[in-house]
Amino acid sequence: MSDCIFCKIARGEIPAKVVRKSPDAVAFHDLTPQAPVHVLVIPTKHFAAVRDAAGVADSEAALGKLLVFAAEVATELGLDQGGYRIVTNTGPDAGQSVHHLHLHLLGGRRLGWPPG
Ligand code: DGP
Repeated sequence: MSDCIFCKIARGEIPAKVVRKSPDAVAFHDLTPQAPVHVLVIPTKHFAAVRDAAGVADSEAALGKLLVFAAEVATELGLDQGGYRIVTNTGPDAGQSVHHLHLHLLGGRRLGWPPG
């Protein structure tokens, strides 16, 4: 989408601290980190949120690849031993503010549960 900020990051049109990139996904550091490691993992194909992937051709494969990609990034960032959390906010109750599906990869400190 032309006016989507994460599409622009995926296309390299606006700067981001990119950790890893593939033809299908990009991982980059969050602008307002909530943990010592806070990386966003996005598909290059635009989905507004995970709910919008339902019923879309090949979305199961795309989301599966995205999760594996995020796990590879976690390994690359040294999070395997301490552990980490992957979460995706969907809609207003979850506080979604950017409407391009993204996984938050959080780690580097003990994370509270349940989340606020
Ligand atoms: P959410 O609230 O789940 O929609 O998370 C959106 C996240 O995106 C939030 O943690 C801040 C981050 N963010 C918003 N705009 C930018 C940006 O331009 N660059 C980067 N790196 N992160 C952004």
